[in-house]
Amino acid sequence: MLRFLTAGESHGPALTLIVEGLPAGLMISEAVFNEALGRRQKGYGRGGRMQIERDQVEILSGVRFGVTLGSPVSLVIRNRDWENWQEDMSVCGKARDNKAVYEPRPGHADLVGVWKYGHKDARPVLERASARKTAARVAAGVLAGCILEAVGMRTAAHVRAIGGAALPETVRPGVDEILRYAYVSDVSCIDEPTAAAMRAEIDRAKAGGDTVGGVVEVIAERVIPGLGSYVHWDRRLDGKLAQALMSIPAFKAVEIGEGIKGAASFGSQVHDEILPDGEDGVGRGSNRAGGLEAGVTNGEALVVKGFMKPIPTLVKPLASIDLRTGKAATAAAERSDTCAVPAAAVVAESMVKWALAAEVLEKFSSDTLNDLMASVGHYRTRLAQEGHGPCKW
Ligand code: EPS
Repeated sequence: MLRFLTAGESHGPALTLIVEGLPAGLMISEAVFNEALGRRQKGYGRGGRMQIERDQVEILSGVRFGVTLGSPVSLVIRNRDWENWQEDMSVCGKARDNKAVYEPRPGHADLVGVWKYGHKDARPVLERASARKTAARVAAGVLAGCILEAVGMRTAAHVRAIGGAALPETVRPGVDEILRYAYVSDVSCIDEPTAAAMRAEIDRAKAGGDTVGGVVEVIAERVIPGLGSYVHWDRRLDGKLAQALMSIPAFKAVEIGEGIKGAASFGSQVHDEILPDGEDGVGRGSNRAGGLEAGVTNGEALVVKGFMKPIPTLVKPLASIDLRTGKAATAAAERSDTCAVPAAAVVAESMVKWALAAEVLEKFSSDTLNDLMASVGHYRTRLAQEGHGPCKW
């Protein structure tokens, strides 16, 4: 079973990641982590914190001579801002309340966290609720990506919308197009006129002391068919993908394929017809299902969208209370980002990679990379022999 755990406060010494269940024999390079972490830090609309951080991993265990050992992989990403917070976030030093936050922000974990853990102020809550921790998720996604790459699967993510600026629905980029255009765009958009409109939305939000959300889309190609399950509710891959994406801070909805449009259409307009495709097996005339039928991958590209609300930290704050008195107050306003949707695309891709990699390891024998490759090869041979397998895999 593949699983990960992260720890770390936003202004504490470091973020920590522990991953268990990776096959032995995966080639690991710190450069690949650092590229992905760097991409998550960028994006039009980010605030001052990203000028301070230079996220890089330090691998502590589970890897020897650049190859996984089968034991847990642990790594840290140091917070450079820790230097400015050593006393206020001291682990065992003298308590002080210079950075106390008494006016919880609507939409943030501040108030519910204070209730749940009995804190006097929201500082201990927001330190962990902060999206800073998503850096560790991106590192987990890099490890998941090593598994996907080994079995030939490819992923990419881009931004479809920021505020009211959106790619037309008919624009359906594949992995290559996203890698070529979105990965060099400061808003992760494949189309420059739409990107300009997205930047204008961010500028408008910033000028008004406001924040803005958006929509990210993750695509996976050459997906192994048969991942997931139609048998048990908790093993369906659509459910697992939804959970993986909804777990990202500020994500409020998930769509698989054309799920939302499908709810308002007739069945004949929704389902992807099954077509013979010569000796290669079967193909589909369309992919409205987004690569999943009944919670199982069908060999078409996986298409998953995540919908991110605007960040709750507003320069022009909303109404709140003072936790000390219970009286009306305005919410706390800290340094923050106006828009983190481009960064969220990197995190969303990492979470989808994680969910897919976990399914791969669930389905196939995988103590070692060689076991995994042999097991996938055996499955591919069986599908080919049966003659009606998916032509795209
Ligand atoms: C965040 C507030 C900001 C963001 C942070 C998430 O940090 P700070 O309070 O230090 O200015 O920059 O995001 C990250 C640090 C990151 O690495 O993504 C929040 O309140 O969630």
